[in-house]
Amino acid sequence: MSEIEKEMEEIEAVEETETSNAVIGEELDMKVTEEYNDEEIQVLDGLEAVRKRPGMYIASTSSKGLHHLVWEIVDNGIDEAMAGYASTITVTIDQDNIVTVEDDGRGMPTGMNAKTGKSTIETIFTVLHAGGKFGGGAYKISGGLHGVGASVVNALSSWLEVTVFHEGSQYFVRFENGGHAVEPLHIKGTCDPEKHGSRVRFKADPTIFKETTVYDHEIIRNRLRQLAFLNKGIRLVFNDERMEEQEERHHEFMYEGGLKQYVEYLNKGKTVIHPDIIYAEGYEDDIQVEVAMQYNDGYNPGVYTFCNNINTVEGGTHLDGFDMAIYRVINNYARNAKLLKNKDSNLSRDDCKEGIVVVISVKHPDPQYEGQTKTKLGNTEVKKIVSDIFGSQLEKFLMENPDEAKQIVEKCSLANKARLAAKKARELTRRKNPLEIGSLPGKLADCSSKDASICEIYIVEGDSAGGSAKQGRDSHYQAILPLRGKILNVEKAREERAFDNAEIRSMITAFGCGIKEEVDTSKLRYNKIVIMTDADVDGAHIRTLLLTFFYRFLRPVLEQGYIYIAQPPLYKVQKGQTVRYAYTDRQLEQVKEEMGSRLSIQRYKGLGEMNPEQLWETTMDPKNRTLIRVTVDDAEEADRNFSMLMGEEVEPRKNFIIDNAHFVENLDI
Ligand code: TTJ
Repeated sequence: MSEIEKEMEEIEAVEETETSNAVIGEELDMKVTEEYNDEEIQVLDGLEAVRKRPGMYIASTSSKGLHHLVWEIVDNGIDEAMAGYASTITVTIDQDNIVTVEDDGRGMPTGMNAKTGKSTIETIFTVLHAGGKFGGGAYKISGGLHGVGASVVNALSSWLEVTVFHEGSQYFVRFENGGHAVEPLHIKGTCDPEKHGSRVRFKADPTIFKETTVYDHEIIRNRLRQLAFLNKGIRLVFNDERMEEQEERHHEFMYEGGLKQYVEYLNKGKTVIHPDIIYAEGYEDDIQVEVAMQYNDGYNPGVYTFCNNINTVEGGTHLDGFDMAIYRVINNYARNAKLLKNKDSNLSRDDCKEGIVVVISVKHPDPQYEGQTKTKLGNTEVKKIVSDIFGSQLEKFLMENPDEAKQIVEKCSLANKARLAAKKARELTRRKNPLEIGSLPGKLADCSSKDASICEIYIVEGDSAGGSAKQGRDSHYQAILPLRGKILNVEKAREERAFDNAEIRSMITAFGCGIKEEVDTSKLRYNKIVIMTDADVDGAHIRTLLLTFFYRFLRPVLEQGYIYIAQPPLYKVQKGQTVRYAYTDRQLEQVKEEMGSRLSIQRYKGLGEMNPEQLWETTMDPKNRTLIRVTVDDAEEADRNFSMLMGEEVEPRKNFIIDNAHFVENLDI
C-alpha cells in the first residue's frame, strides 16, 4: 500500500468514529468523507508542490529564502506575544545551523482536528496556509508577506520537531523529509507544571537550499532587534552558539519605549534639532497606528514604514497618510504662527521631510500589498486613519512646544530655499543625450565600446595612478576617470553644493544614468563601476566618500550591484625572474612558503608605485583580478552606518570601522 493510501485509510477511520456520533445525514457523511480524501491528497500534493517550486512560497532558495524560514516561525511566536500570552521569544542557532524558536505562550493546541483527523499541530505543519485557521482564530497580525505558514518551513526542512509545554506535559511531533510525520503527536515526558509554551526545531534541507544553509548572524540579530522595536515590551533573545566570542553568543532586545527608542537608535550619531521625539499612537476600525519622528540637522529623510512588522519599502497608504498630515499641519502651524508670510508659497512635502527620521508602523487584520515586490501597502482606508491620528498629535506637539516648533519650521523653510537653488544647479548637469561624446568630462579616458554590458569604468585616486591605469587598460571596454584629491562629503552638504564639486559632476556625466529620483540604470554607460584607491587610510577615506555619494545620489546603481571595489596587491614577491603578488598578509605567508628562500619582497604603498603592466596584470585584468561587489542589503542599517561614518560624532565612527566589514560582500569575478 502506498504512503498516500495508508494515510487516507487512517483519515477515513478517524472520520467514521467522529461522524458516527454526529447528527448529520447519511448522504452528507458520504460526501464529507469523499471530500476528506481529496483534501488529504491535496495535503501531500501541497507539501510536494512547495518542494518542487519553493520560489512560489519563499522569496528564493538563496540565503534570503533560508532566512525566511526563521522569520516564518518567529512570526508565530510574535503573534502569541502580541495576543498577550507570551513575553519572550528565543531563537537559537547551533553549530550545525539547526534553528530552535521557542515562546512562553499558551502552547499550540494539543487536540485533534476533526476535519483532517490528525492532531491540530500536525495539521498546522502539513496543510498549506492552515496556521491562521487552526490557530484558534486569533487575530493574526505578523507575517503577511512572508506569512506563508509553518507548513512551508516543514516542507523545506530535512526534519522538524515541535514540542509543546502544557500543564506538566511535553507533547512532541517529528517530521522528516519534507513534512512526513514520523512520530505523530504524543506525550514524550513531563515538565515543570509552571512551564508553558511552544518550541519548533528544524534543519533546513540542503537539497533545497543548495547555495547555503548557514544563517547570517547579523541578519538574524538585526531583524530580532527590529521586531523588538516594533513590538514594545516583547523580549527577543538570540543565542548564536556558532560565535566564538562570548559577547556575540547572546543578545537580548526589549524596548518598553518601542518606536520612540527605534527613532533614537536611528538618530544615533546625528545631531537632532529638538530633544523630544514626536509620538502618536491610536486605534481605529481594528487598525493600530504608531508613528515616532524626530528631525536631525541632516538633509536626507529617513522614512521607515511597516505593516504587520513587514518593512513596506515601497511605502503605500500609511506613508501617504503621514505625508498628507505633515504637509497640512506644518504649513498650517507656520502660517498661524506667522513663520510663513501670506505671500510665501507653501512648504513642499519634501521640505517638511528634510532631515526627518520617522518610523510608521500599522497593524492591520487584512493587509493588501501591491507593487513590484509586494511591499507597498494598498488598503485605502489606512491613509485617513494615519493622517488623523498622526496629524492631531503633531499639531498638539507643535502647540505645546513653540521653541521646538520654530526650529522645525525654520529647517523646513531653509530646505525650501535650497531646493529651488538645487533644481537650477541640477538642470545644468543633466545631459541632453548620454551618448553625446562632446559633453563627457575632459579627464575621462573613455572606452571605445558602447555596449554598456561589457563596459567598465575605473574611478582612480590620483593622477599618477590614473596615468598608469590609462596606459595599462584594455581601452576597448575599460574607461578611466582619475579623481584629483578628495571628493565632497555629500553627507554634510546640501544637494546644490554637490554640483559645485568637479569630481562629482564628472562622475554624474560619465555614468549617464541621472541622479536621485531620476536614476535610470538602463542608461548607465558602464555595467561595472570600479573604485580603485590606495590600500591606505587616505584610500579608505576616499572610498567611503565615494560610497556615500553613490548611496545618496545613485542608490539604485548601488542596490543593483553595479559598484565594485578593486583589490590591488599589497606585496610583490620576486625570486629571479619569477614574480608573484600577494593581496593579503596571509597570502604573503603562503607565497613565501611556496617560493622558498632568497626572495625580494616589495610592499606597495600606493597604486602609483605600479607600472601600467603591473597594474593591468594584478588589478584590472579580468583573468587575475579580484573585485569586491558592494551591496546594501539593509537600507536602514546602511543609513545609520553612513551617517555615523560621515557625520560629526567621532565615537560612533570608531565603532563603524570595527563592526561593518560585512557591508562589503566578497565576490570573486
Ligand atoms: C491557539 O489557541 C490556543 C492556544 O494557543 C494558540 C496558539 O496558536 N499558540 C501558539 C502558537 N503559541 N505559539 C505558537 C507557535 C510558536 C512557534 C514558535 C511556532 C509556531 C508555528 C506556532
